Amino acid sequence: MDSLYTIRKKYKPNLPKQLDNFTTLSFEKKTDQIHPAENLREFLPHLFDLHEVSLVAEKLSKPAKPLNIGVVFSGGPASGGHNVIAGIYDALKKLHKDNRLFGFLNGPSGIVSGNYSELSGEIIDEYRNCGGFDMIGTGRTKIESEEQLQHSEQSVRELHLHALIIIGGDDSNTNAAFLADYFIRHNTPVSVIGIPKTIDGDLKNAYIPISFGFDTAAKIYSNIIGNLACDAASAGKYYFFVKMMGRSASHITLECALQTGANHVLIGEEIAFHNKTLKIIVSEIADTICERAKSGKNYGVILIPEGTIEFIKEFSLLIGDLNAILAHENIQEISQENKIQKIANLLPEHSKECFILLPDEIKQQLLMERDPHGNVQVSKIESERLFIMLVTKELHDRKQKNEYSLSFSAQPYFCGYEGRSAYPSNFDAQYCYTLGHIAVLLAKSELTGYMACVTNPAKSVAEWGIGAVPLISMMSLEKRKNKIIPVIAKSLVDLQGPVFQTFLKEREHKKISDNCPNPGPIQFFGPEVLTESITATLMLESKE
Ligand code: FBP
Repeated sequence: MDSLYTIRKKYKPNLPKQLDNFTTLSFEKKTDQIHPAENLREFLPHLFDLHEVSLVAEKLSKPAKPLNIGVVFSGGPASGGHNVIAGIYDALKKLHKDNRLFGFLNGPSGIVSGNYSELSGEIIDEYRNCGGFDMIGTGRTKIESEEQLQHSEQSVRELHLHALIIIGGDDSNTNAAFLADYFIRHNTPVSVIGIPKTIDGDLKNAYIPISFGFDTAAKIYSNIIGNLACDAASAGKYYFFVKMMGRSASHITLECALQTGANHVLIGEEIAFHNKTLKIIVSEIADTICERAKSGKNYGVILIPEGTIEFIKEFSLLIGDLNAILAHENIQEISQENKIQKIANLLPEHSKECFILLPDEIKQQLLMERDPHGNVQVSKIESERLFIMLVTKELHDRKQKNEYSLSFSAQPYFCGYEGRSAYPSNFDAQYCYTLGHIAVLLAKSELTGYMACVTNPAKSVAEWGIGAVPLISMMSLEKRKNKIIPVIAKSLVDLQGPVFQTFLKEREHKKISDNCPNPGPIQFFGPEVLTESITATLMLESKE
């Protein structure tokens, strides 16, 4: 019997018109050199003088030589990853039947240990247009030590790779830049090419309009929020406090706020801009609840980006202080209870006060190990429960003062992992398939230290533009794990930008009204206006 799985595997993603006559295309260096920040030179000397590139049709087609390409997933899954690999595979086979594709297993650690598997057409066909990264697995290993770099070089040499394609977010593509620089320094002729992946939407800049996975995740979460809003209005008794995945940046939350009728939405970047304290934020949520109560509504939906706490002044100071302590103290061996006490004693007075007042679970969650790139693991901090606790107390206090009379019942929810491995939307399926093709053209053109990119993705697929950008041109110096290092900067929500400004126009109305229709599930078949829809974020930012 046909299922969505069997039918979806047969879907044929469209490609941009620019990729017609694929076999004759290549990238050519432009005369203009890029001008990265001077302070990056000492870290990445061999990528410093890269050129801009453009797509050209070869005048005289050279006889194609067989290529060996390695591919790896890095970081959290994002819908569409399998289509990047399918795009690479199909593009390779268009160029030469003897081209080969190898997948490094379980993330960058597979490159270091030489753990790989050759990807055949049969394997790829099982995963076309399907979610997840399970074809080869993923991981968060950061390749940084000399030993790891040496082993990586050994792996790519053993496989006689011409290119290594790294499918990852900002941190993984920072990794890609270091590998590219290392390979040039050691005369290893392997191109390292990046692909912009992450549901977080924070790998976005003048060259990269959107990372893959954002579109699908935002649609999955908006469907859930729409369902929760409908349930809340139907039963009339719950406030859903929904923590939204997306790391520090609030892009996903903002997009879901536009797609749905969520009643109160926190945006981390706005909280930081206005220097809001936890007390103010809690009081504003309680204001919305009291305001809705006046219209007889004792229910609603509140969105909390998982990175919110990093933007609240007292928390950002606390996290900074904790990071500094954790970088020096070896606390993993100490028992949970003693750990909390020991850390509290080491904190400066302002942070100590904030830390002590937190529930023990949140204290423990704040002390969890940082990820290999030095990020606090915000998805593990139950901020939705923290806000429920604080808002319950605030409403109780208001009740005592006769400012609120209803009972308050809240339910926590986390829009998280389910958004990263769903069947990709048509947008992500086609975007990824195109990125795979671009990566192969970069490999064929022997360019290293570049990221594949698509311009005009808000237009129809046929009109998308093909490009590539030097990784170093997106980098700047930042303090991570107490060290200054070059990284691809995370893009945060621009409070002056069209997406946040549109949200502001709707905000007050949505606080009280419940008139926003449920966006429903992702559509794969049916009217184009549904199947080819893009996010409000991409649409609004493309109009700028
Ligand atoms: P990357 O795409 O940057 O790897 O992160 C995606 C993400 O889903 C974040 O939104 C989230 O905070 C984090 O991964 C969760 O990490 P983990 O999978 O290690 O729990």
